[in-house]
Amino acid sequence: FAKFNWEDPLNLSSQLSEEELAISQTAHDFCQETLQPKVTEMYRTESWDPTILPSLGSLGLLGSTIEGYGCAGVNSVCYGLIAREVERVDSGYRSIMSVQSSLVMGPINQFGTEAQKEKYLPRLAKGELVGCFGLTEPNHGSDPSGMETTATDTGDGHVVLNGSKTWISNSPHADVFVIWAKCKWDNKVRGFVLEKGTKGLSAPAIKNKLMLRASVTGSIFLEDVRVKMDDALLPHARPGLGAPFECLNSARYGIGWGAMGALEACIAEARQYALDRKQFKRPLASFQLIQRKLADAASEAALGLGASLQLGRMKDSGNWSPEMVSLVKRNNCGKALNHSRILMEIFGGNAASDEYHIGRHAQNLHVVSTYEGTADVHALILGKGITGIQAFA
Ligand code: TGC
Ligand code: FAD
Repeated sequence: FAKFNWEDPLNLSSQLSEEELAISQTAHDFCQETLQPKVTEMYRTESWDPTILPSLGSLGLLGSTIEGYGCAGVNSVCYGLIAREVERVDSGYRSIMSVQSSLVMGPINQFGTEAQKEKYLPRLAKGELVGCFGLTEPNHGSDPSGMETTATDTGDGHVVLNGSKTWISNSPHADVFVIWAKCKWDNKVRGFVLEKGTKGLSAPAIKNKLMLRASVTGSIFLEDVRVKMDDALLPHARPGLGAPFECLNSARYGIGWGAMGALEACIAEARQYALDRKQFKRPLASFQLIQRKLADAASEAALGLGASLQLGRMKDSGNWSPEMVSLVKRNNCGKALNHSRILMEIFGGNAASDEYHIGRHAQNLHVVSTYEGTADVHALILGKGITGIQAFA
């Protein structure tokens, strides 16, 4: 028999190439050495650390699947492995990274002009510029088709944007804003790239979050924001919601890996705590009920990682569908949320202390299971795929 390794129960590593293993190790070392020591303080203070994106950029971990423009050009599996390592530390750090990579660099690369790509991508890849993605609005979250943000063609080469976005990761520190708006000329949704400092554009922080506190979240207000159409419009996106959803496919795929990274961190911490802590003159780890909690969580992490790898391979070979992404995003986020909460019980009262990381992970995972499509929205996407009947509305 192979020796059983509780940290890699189904030997996922054996399915990875040398390049994938090397990138995963680089990301792991950076995250553990540089990010892990910062996280408790950043979570306490809801602060922004301007060194995080540049340091991720210096290792080639931003927009990593993009070819050229200073990006690493690695495969989707590598992107997932990076997300797993970042989220092993904190889901908020993975948010910072995946918004920049999938939701800002992704659409500029896929839908932008050559001039937009050259202007923004190399600096976003280095982490010199911070990006954000504005789709959600105060009255339109799960159903972005009702969005109220508008774009008006002035007829003199300019476009004017009006509206508001809410719950936008990175927005208070963003230099580059990818904004989705309904165009008044044909009622179709299109993407626009705006820059910080443009008159009428503001992005105040939403303070006092109870979750995902190591990631700064804000609103975006657009009051008669007038910009040149050729500079701002992402012209190669097919008008409609398909374009923002294409960006979400990539981010949701990464979240599937990331949620498993967070769950793996919870398992490792709970295992150690159970070995160290004694009650009734025995380590907690010696009790059957404790072992079952660890066994259940480790099983789900191993299965979820296997599903993420399979999806990554399908993405890299071009044989994937959005329904597959929904299946893995929903399953992995739900399993990570549920089992982080169960593992938290092992810590008894100490779960309430931020000296331990498990409480922070469990709090974060509620958001992770909610943004980029709630668990129930992904159930409806799958339900449509299974039955052929849409049940959203
Ligand atoms: P529906 O009529 O089904 O589709 C509209 C158009 O979009 C196309 N489409 C897709 N294209 C590519 N990929 C996908 N996954 C797609 N899903 C749909 C579709 O073919 C159609 O195209 P066309 O050409 O016919 O117009 O759309 P619907 O309005 O009925 O919506 C369905 C629903 C509920 C599934 C969708 O609205 C949805 O996914 N809602 C969830 C919203 C969401 O995920 N928001 C995320 C905001 S961003 C975020 O949370 C970032 S957090 C990041 C972080 O901090 O890490
Ligand atoms: P709602 O849509 O109001 O949903 C509320 C509840 O109703 C949910 O349980 C949902 O599943 C359920 N529901 C809705 N419709 C149906 C239905 N048809 N059938 C059954 N149940 C239904 N957005 C961005 O655009 N960019 C970002 O960077 C971003 N970052 C975020 C960061 C954080 C910290 C948070 C909390 C959110 C972020 N979001 C972002 C927004 C996120 O995508 C939305 O919160 C999410 O899509 C859900 O929308 P909502 O909050 O409006 O909930």
